[in-house]
Parts: sequence; C-alpha cells; structure tokens
Amino acid sequence: MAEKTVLNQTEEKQEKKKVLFSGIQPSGKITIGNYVGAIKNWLTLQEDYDSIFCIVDLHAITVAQEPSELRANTWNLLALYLACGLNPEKSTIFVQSHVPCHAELAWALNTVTYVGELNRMTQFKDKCARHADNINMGLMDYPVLMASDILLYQTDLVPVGADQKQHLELSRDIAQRFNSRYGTTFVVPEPYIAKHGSRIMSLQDAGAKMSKSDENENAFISMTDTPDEIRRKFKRAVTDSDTRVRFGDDKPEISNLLTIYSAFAGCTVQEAEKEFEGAGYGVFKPRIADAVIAVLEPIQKEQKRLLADKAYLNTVLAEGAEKAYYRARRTLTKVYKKLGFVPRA
Ligand code: ATP
Ligand code: LTN
Repeated sequence: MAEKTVLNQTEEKQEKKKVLFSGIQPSGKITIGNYVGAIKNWLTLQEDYDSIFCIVDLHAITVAQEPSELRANTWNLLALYLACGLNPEKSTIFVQSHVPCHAELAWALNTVTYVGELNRMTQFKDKCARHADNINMGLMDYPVLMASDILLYQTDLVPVGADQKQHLELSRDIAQRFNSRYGTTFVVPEPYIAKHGSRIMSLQDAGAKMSKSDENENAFISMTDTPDEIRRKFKRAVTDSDTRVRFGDDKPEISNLLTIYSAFAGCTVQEAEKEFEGAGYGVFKPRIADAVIAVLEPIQKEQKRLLADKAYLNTVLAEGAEKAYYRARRTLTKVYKKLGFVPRA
C-alpha cells in the first residue's frame, strides 16, 4: 500500500514536469560547438524536465550521406549522448526514423506552411549555396520536419544553439496557425538559447559558426579528436596581433576561445579573463587545450566502451522508440481527428 502511494507520487511528479525536446543530426563528427551549444545544457535540464533527446536521421539525409557512414554516425552519436551523461532512465532517447509519426505529422504540417516562409530560412539559403548540386525538396522542408519533431511531444522547451532560432520561430508560427485553424492542438514551444556558448565560432574564421560539415578540419574540434589533435588545432587557431586575453567585439577570435575555455573549465568568461591577465596567447592556448582534453578524455573512453556493447545500445533504442511512439501517436491521432480524417476501424 505504502509502496503504491510512493509510486503514484513519483508518477504524478513525472506528469507535472514540463516537456523538453531536442536533437542532433548524425551527419558527421560531432564538434565541441554541438557539445557546448546543445548537449551540455541538456545534461542539466534533464534533471528538471520530462526530456526527449532524438537522433534526427531523417534530417541528416537532406544532405547526401554515405549509408554506411550514416549508420556508423548514428551509433556513435547514441554512444556519445550516453557517454556525456544523458540518462535513458530519466529521459527518452531514440532515433527519429524509428517513430514514423515524425514524417506523418510533417506531411500534415506542410499544408499549413507557406513556400515563401521556407524560402526565407537562412539555413536553407546557406545549404543551397553549399550543396548547389543537390537542392532537394527535403532540404527546403527541413524546418517543417523539425516543427513536427517538436510539436508531436507537446514540447514546452527546446534547447538549441543560436543558429536554430529562426527554425524555432517557424515551429511556433506553425503551431499557432494550426491551433487557430483547427482548434487548440499543440503546445506552442519556447526556445532555450543559452546566453554564453550558443554560438561557438570556427577556429579558422571567427565570422563563421563552428560546423561539423566544415571542409577544413582545423576549423573545429571534434568530440573524438585525440589530445594531440586538440593541442595542434588550438595552437593553429587564428588570433589577432594584440596579445591580450580579453573578451570584446573587437577581438572575436579571443572572445571565442575565452567562451570555449569557460565552458570547459567551468568558470565565467570574466574569471577566465582574470586568470589570464598579463599572459599571452602562448600561455592561453595550451591551457584551453588542457581544459577541453580534461572533459573529452573520460567521455571518449566511455563512448568507446558503450560502442562495444551493441546489445545495451539496442535496448536503449528499443525502449526509447517505444516510449516516444506512444506519445507521438497520441498527438497524431488528435491531429488527424481535427483535420477530419475518418479513423481506421
Ligand atoms: P551542420 O553544420 O553540419 O549543419 P551542425 O554542426 O549545425 O550541423 P546540428 O546537428 O545541425 O549540427 O546541430 C545540433 C545542435 O548543435 C543544435 O542545437 C545546434 O544549434 C547546435 N550547434 C551547432 N553548431 C553550433 C555551434 N557552433 N555553437 C553552438 N551550438 C551549435
Ligand atoms: N535542426 C536542428 C536539429 C533538430 C532539432 C529538432 C533540434 C532537428 N529536429 C527538434 C531541436 C528540436 C539542428 O540543430 N540543425
């Protein structure tokens, strides 16, 4: 009897928690930009939210992928999620293509999204420029699939990097438009974009976002880079000629390095500035490398261990897909009813 009461209380608490959803594409080497801008925030948020973390493989294929690489990247990303500390006991962790409702809802949402809206998306324009030989419909429809991911789970909060702000605004517009046309169906999600670290820049060009699809490997630090590679890349990172370690608009490269340092050393940017007062870049750069290596080494070790345990990874995915499917199907059924579809007998 007492046990049952405790269980009910736990369930109730779980039910009252706000819903959080986020995802990363298994489209290459995950960078420290993805870690600082997304995963690191998820770790703290998963304690307080009913969290759902997705590996968005349907999104990844909007850019040409080698199938064997996509498969390997998906396992690697799952192992990375877990190695970083995402907890499948607390959160739902799954692969997007395992829950067909994502593609199904996207189709319905397409009918309340205007071509003009999708044409204006900066990521679409950027990707068209970068992949001129493969401007496919999926690339244009990418933000609708993202809205579908979010709205399916009646999500309250979406933690992402700054580059995803425009996509989130569109998700909100789509939700509001559907709600006003068909009656309240979706929760309108809020973005969560951290004040610091939501836009880590390239180590070679502080005007460009650090991106896992950058052709220049020196531009990003991958979560699987070795200590030697990390040291070498920071050593080669572009800096200005004034050697003071100071944060400011006039020093975009050093500001970026200070942001990275503070995220990995666990201090504020101001504390980092103080720490390196009077020291030059020659002192600062190896110290950033040390701070990054100290965080990445244990994660890499755990990721490697997990990758050798496919049975466990499969269990995590099976349980995640089941939990996600149940919730997603509920929303989709509601949507189909609102649209006037005759239910299957
Ligand atoms: P690509 O550059 O290949 O399009 P990506 O590196 O942007 O991919 P995504 O899977 O699209 O990776 O992004 C996953 C998450 O990481 C998103 O929340 C995104 O906003 C965040 N993110 C990506 N790059 C950065 C960055 N440089 N700084 C901070 N956050 C980032
Ligand atoms: N478009 C996102 C990845 C993504 C996502 C989502 C993020 C797909 N679906 C839903 C948050 C919520 C990106 O980072 N490029």
